[in-house]
Amino acid sequence: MALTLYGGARSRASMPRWYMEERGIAYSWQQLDMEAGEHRQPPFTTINPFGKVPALVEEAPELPGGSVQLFESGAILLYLAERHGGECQSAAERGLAQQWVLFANATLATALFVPSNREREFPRLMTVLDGLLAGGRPLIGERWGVADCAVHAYLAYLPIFFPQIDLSPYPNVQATIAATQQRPAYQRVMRQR
Ligand SMILES: N[C@@H](CCC(=O)N[C@@H](CS)C(=O)NCC(=O)O)C(=O)O
Repeated sequence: MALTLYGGARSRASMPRWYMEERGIAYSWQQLDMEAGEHRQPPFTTINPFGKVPALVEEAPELPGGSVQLFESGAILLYLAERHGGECQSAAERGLAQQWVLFANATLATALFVPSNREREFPRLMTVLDGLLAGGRPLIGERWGVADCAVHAYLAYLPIFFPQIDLSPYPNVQATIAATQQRPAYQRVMRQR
């Protein structure tokens, strides 16, 4: 088995990278020179024709054709969780994991990064998340997993990209960000990003 994750400096590749670091999944890291446009030309565009990172390649004899190539951070996360992370082993578990990863990458990401949505959506989402995150419980089950990786990664972007946003009305979100920043696997990835 060989896993290669392609990403760039300060890119969304940090999300699946964090998951692999947390779970002790062995992988190679291929950092593209995005300033030089390496992500928009072959050979990378044979992996993601849209020229965006992250992308993941796994080579293993049991895979159809001997390998699988994936783009979209959410698809990569869910693949890793099911194949290497011991998660998503039933339809119900898979459905819940997909729910949270899609929530993070579609609903939460849009509320944060699309300025016209931020004012309208942000307080509503944060209020509900703050309730769900009380006590530091994982979003699914008893153990930190792919759902937490996706949602917490976006929450931890808040002080990086939006230091002006006052998070004091959301103490559990603040505690989640602080706990994420303390995780050794998260620190390793953020140091290298
Ligand atoms: N929805 C995609 C977004 C991918 C994306 O926009 N990646 C950025 C880096 S964070 C990128 O590759 N930008 C370079 C470009 O669009 O040329 C995902 O989650 O993987």
